Amino acid sequence: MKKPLFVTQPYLPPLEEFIPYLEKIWDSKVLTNGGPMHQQLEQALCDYLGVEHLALFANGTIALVTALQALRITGEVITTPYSFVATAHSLLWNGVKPVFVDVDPNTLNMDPARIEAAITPHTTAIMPVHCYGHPCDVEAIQKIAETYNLKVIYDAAHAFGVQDERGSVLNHGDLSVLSFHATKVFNTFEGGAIICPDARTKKRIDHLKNFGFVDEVTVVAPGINGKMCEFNAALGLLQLQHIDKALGCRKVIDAFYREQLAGVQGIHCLNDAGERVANYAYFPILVQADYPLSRDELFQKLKDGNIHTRRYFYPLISDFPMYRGMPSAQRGNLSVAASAAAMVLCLPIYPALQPLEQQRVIDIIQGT
Ligand code: T4K
Repeated sequence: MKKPLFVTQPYLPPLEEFIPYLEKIWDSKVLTNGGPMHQQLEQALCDYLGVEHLALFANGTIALVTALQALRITGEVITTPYSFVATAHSLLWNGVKPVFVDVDPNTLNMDPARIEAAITPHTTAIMPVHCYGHPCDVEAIQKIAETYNLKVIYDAAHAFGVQDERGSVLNHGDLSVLSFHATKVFNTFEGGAIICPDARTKKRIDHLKNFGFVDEVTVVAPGINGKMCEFNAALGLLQLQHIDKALGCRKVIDAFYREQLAGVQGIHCLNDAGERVANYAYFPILVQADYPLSRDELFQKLKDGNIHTRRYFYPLISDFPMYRGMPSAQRGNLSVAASAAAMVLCLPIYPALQPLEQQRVIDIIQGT
């Protein structure tokens, strides 16, 4: 049996490089609650990403839930069905109703042209996703938000290090939320962050992630425990030293897939980064009707070759039982997203993927 290949594999720096970080934690006995590693990582990420304020979290989902709390979002929020389920779940955890709109066929990000029709007197915010790390049409979204006085919270779980012509894509909207889960380009095993534009909002977020405590005797909000501990923060500090190398490896893999799959009839590679600063977090292809196999047949064929791809994002969020009864979840409203969910396959892409391993994937898709 050939070596298994996965859709992703976490990048792990040499273990011996982590030991000095552990020794510091052991010496200080500060394990959590905003210790030195936590503070250093917040600053280091602001510097690396080019953002003003960043609050670390235990994971991306709690960060999303807290971001909605921080802006006191209520009523209805317009979002995309083409994402990981945590996007919409964060709304339900806040008692907010998700209103799904369809995606753009080229980027699979929320289609701004569909947003206005979904706005009602109860709409308070828009929650788009930079899907696969490809930036949303942030200008069009901002224009609508300003016209209708709506907040914008970007689920930027996939968008670590991504830049558009104005710098970090994380600076758009009112807040952006990152995930540092093991499967992400930058990981702290589990982790996440909220990026916010001003110190006041950051303070509120910091209170919310620490039960609402301001000091020993003052609680200002019904906060939660969303704190990142020192162990995860230390992992982040170490990962940051290797991130450029890791992103560089991903870029090479992305380019080789594009070159090799360009001529394969019925295979469409999404989101060529071109000259933009991308992070190559995923390599999604669409298996179209003129490919000899269906998407699921190709998925199975790869699996038979011990290559474990993922159908991100199938099923659509709007097809899960807690959402499918909603009027906006109806298939007729989401035909582009439904069609993409039926065709998409994310191929293995991660720094340790070797050229011969990548060739195994390509050979199966080329049918050779
Ligand atoms: N918003 C968006 C748009 C998101 O994509 C996500 C998470 C979130 C919000 C929430 O952020 P977090 O709360 O997770 O920080 C994975 C991840 O669990 C999830 O974080 C991620 N999105 C989603 C897109 O993918 P699964 O169920 O596909 O992951 P899993 O465990 O099957 O892993 C995929 C492959 O990765 C495995 O086949 C092997 C490899 N792997 C995975 C893990 C966990 C490893 O080699 N080592 C590992 O430790 O959901």
